[in-house]
Amino acid sequence: MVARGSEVRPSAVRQSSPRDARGRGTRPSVGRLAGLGAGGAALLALLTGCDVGRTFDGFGWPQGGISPESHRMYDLWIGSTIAALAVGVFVWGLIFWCVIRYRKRGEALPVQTRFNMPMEFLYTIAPILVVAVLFYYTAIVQTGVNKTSTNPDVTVEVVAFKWNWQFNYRSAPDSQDNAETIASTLGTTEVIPVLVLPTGRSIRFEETSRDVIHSFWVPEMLFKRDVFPGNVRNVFEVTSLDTEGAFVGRCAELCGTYHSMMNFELRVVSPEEYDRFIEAKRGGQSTQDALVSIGEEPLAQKTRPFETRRDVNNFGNASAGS
Ligand SMILES: [Cu+2]
Repeated sequence: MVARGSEVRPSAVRQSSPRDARGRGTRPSVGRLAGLGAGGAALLALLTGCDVGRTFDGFGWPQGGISPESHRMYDLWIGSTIAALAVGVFVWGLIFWCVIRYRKRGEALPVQTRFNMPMEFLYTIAPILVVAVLFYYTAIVQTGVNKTSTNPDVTVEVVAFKWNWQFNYRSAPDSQDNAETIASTLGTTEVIPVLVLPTGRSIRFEETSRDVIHSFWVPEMLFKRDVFPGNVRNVFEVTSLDTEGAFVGRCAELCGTYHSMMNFELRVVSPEEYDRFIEAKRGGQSTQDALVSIGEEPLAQKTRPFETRRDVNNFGNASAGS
């Protein structure tokens, strides 16, 4: 019969003196714990010293962000994952160490350690500390990503409708009295709308929908935000765009039959080219002509109009025609 709690017979229990029969301390020595902590810190420093995110393919997080906000979100993910792995390795190590160190060696009942206040204190405080640190950095990054300013360098109004986009370049944020549309680009079934924006300037996106809920998403910004109909103007900003180039943009909210075809392209150009593009648009040029005038490709490079096949019979024989 196994003795329980206070019924344990003294003769069946090893002496619970500070040192057991083999002369080892029964409590983990402070030196060993300190060594473990120093080793963990050194490993962490080593891992963060090299680009650990790139080494492990971002731990599943998309790489190649083009805004400071996307880089901060990426760093938060990498840091959180390393912290989670460090805790995981520590706990797995403890489990395997206990399984091996305290495996059954005989019939004698091992030393019963209960109400060990330092250990119970550690079990309570350590998780709270981990959660508090994760919460702290998450709150900081989230606040930064959601931060808006009163006077951004560029304001663009994003108008979503079934199933395309209109981009209105505004002279100021909508909250200001002098805000007006100075140039506009409208997507059609045949032509993908190209949203031209500059590097190195803060950009404010003001979103509104003409019908149902859509979602404005450029994967390289690692960010998407819903576009609501009615009087709701969903606003977000990026402090800058770092990389020139063409990036596909999508609707990320199931909005109806041709939702999957609701693509656009973000074309990031230099500030000088952007100014010339806006001037060309204000001078009455089409978006395609204005793009050519600044030495850019006139049509979308990273996506193309989808084949709606509205004029063919999609049922039964595919080659039946209309
Ligand atoms: Cu949509």
